[in-house]
Amino acid sequence: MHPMLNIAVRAARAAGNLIARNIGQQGQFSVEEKKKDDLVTDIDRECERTVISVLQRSYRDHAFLGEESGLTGNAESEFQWVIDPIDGTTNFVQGIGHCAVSIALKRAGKTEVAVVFDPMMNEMFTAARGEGASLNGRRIRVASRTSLEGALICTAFPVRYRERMGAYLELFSNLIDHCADIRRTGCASLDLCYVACGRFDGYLEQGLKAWDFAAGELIVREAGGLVTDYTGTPGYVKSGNILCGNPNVVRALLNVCNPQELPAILR
Ligand code: 2AM
Ligand code: CA
Repeated sequence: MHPMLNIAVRAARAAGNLIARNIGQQGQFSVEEKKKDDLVTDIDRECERTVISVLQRSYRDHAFLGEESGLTGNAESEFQWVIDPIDGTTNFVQGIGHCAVSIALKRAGKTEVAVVFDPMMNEMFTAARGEGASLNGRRIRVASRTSLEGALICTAFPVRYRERMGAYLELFSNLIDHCADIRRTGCASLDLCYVACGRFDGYLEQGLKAWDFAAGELIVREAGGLVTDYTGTPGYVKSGNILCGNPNVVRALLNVCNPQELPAILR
């Protein structure tokens, strides 16, 4: 295994243990609202400290971008670790065991290694650039479906961008007419990994942050998937509007999004 991936896996496991020990223990941890409907617990913060301290033991002069602590470490470094200590915090707070630790390493802006760990399922998704993607050490690939017929698609509602809701629900209604069914799980990093291993045929969500998708994006690509925004370009890196699947499914999803007619608010 790539040595940096090895360290990232160790960090993800350490944080994952904290999640597993605390989930379902409502009242034992504090819950705060960062913004309306955007939660953070002291377990999020403890997980982030744990991840950074494990990484820093091996890489003391790297930079760290964590959801909860922002940019720390050596801001000059070309190596930056992008960390979501608990992706799916709302699930965690509600005692729903679908959440993950997400860690990606970027070098000069390019993602080199990625880990998404689901501590409740004990599933470790990993990827290294050019070396493929794995689940618990076994190679994974995106599903082979050639169209949306029979497809299980994952999405989310733009609850943090309420002004997009009307346009999104129109798109949603169009989508449900073309695929078999739709899921909404509340954990973007695992949504991406589930596409990577073929559990979902495709996935689209609006307005994600870098830590939500940095690791999952590499895992999808290394599993043979395509990642674009809703107009078929790499604009998602900035907008966080992400759409992915195998190349056929991405083409079909883009057809549903109809980029020429897509409302500006969803671009
Ligand atoms: P979180 O649990 O780390 O906050 C659910 O659709 C997904 O959206 C989760 O992965 C969740 O990550 C993410 N999310 C939560 N708050 C967000 C925000 N303010 N902007 C973008 N994504 C967010
Ligand atoms: Ca989080």
